[in-house]
Amino acid sequence: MRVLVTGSAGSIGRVVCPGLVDRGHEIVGLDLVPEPEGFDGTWHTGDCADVDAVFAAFEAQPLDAVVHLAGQPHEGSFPDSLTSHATTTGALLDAMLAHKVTRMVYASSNHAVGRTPRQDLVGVDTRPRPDTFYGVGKVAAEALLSLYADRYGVDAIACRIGSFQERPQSFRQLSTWLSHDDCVRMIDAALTAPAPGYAVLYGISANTRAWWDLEPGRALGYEPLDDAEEFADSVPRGDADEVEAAFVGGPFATEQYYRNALDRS
Ligand code: 15L
Repeated sequence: MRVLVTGSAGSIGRVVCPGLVDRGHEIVGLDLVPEPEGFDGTWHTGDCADVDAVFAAFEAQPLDAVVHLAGQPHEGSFPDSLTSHATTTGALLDAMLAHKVTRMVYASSNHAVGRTPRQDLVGVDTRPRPDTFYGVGKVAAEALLSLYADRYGVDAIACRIGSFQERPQSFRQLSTWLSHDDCVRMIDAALTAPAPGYAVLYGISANTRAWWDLEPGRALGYEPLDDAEEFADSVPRGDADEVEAAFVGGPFATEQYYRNALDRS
């Protein structure tokens, strides 16, 4: 498949692009920054929130699918979060329709449901429960995927990624970790699953202490092989562990992130 990967120079993109090449895909990168050395594929420099830049990237070559990874990975202001996650997704979906590209794999986040109390395994049918404006942006982007799937028959898979790290760094991440290799497995499965329509899966490894249900991902062919438990003895315990375990969004669900949606002039 020829796949447009947005955020191709970002932390996830730098792992996913070569990983997808290894799995036989051809990559077209789109990022704010110029082509990094050693990138294997075609490169476009542009902002995914700029609909003209997005259309220009689509017009340069035919595409089979989009993997949308671009976006601020942290909490931001309410307007910036909507631009970073929802506006970019809307621009890409419009360009997909115009160019008959029928599949998007979206890097959503566990923070779309981060304010869910940590009790039983969280499934994909739980209500949207963002913990931050970042999470609100992800919920809005997921809503756009659902809308375009219903209206136009686009295949759109929202991968609610946990903690993408080389190895788990904190007690919470023993539950939320997504290994690099599993991330590539997840994206590849979401790209190739037959006729998924609109679907949501949780992007974590096969962690013994998982907080999210992996079955919806498995139903789409995502079979994670790593387990954070392997690192359990080396992960340091911290003072915030207990507070961070109250809600699945961890630190993002704590009071330090409370702020107004809009600044007054
Ligand atoms: C995410 O979605 C964020 O991009 C990242 O900064 C972490 O907060 C991660 O989730 C996580 O929950 O560990």
